[in-house]
Amino acid sequence: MRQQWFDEARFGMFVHFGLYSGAARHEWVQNYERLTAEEYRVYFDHFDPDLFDAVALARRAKATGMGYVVLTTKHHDGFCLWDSALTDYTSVTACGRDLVREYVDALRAEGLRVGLYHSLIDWHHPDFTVDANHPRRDDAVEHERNAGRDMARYRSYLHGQVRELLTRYGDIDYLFFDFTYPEGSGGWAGKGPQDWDADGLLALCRELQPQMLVNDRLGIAADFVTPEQYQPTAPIVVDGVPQVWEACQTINGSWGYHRDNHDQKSAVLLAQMLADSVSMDGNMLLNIGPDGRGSIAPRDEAVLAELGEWMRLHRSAIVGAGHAAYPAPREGVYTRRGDRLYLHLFSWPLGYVHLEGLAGRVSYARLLNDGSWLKTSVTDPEQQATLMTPAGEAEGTLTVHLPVRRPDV
Ligand code: FHN
Repeated sequence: MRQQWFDEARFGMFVHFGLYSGAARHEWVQNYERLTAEEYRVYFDHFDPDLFDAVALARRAKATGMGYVVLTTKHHDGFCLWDSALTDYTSVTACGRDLVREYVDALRAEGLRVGLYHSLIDWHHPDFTVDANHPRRDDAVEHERNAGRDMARYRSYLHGQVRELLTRYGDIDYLFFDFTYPEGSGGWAGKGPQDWDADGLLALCRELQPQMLVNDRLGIAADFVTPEQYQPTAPIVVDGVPQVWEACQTINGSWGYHRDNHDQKSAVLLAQMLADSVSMDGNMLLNIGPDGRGSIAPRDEAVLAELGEWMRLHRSAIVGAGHAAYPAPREGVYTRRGDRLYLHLFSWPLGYVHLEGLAGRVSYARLLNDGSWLKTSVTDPEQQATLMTPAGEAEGTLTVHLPVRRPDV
């Protein structure tokens, strides 16, 4: 299934928030540090997201030019950000707040599409069988790891919670399941589609929210594929069928808030990654990890504000745009919306830029210091050129978007 809103939005916000945010050192902290349930409980007991402001979050996403937001309803630690009837391991029990309710209301007030993330993995549930990714995988007594655990009971819990999310919060536009891993390490079993009853879960989604887009991480085909922390090198085509895809990227290398992470991506790099995705008919889902109090880190706010200014200037080259069948110059990418071609230059041209495909008009051009173009074959001063079909018919116009300025040499 395709949804026009998704194909047009091109740009969304991913939000990883939960108990791990208070640990401030990775959303897998319980796993990486082999924390026992008792050791990890301290983050539940102290969970107080007094600065979690869903309205401000929605407005920040909108100001950054994003068309949708995706919030972790439950991550692998099993902690639920909504008022689930199936467990007391929730934000309502911990701090009296249904954060999913606050989130969906705020998004709709800003006219944004509602996305939910839901972990298939659950290290808190007593029936989720211990596997290669489980915090308890190193327990000394192997047979006790799974003593009494019944994956069928966990499946029932999983389906029940998905039903809660898809029946209590109105229309949901997008669901990001996470994740299936059939191959275990060290001989350990992983979790395949059969462990989730993936077909049954997808059928439940179709029954309850027929318009909702579902990702590929149930381990079966659904509506879109999800390259993670890398950029495809071409439009994704499987068996001759162009795929709807969305690259999920962190703003700084971490999904959950990580106090000591300083691998911050610049707004220029993120704009280039976004243009790169759109040039291949893809979306970009950019993640932020609010801290334990629910506040967006100032360093993330600053990057999002700069990215929002770039989107204010170049929105027309991103929203509703997609792949252009012209070979782009080596310094950048093309995106195309209707009959308008946009050139995104990621680096200053080494010399004349060969704008291939603009037959008969702009074929070579030189970018001057003031951002204007010295064209060898067309004199249109407004940085416009006519797109020509191979047969020589005018096909549209080229607008050059210069997201970078020449470094002062
Ligand atoms: O293990 C998770 C990880 O913590 C994060 O949520 C990412 C986001 O796409 N998904 C899994 C790793 O692929």
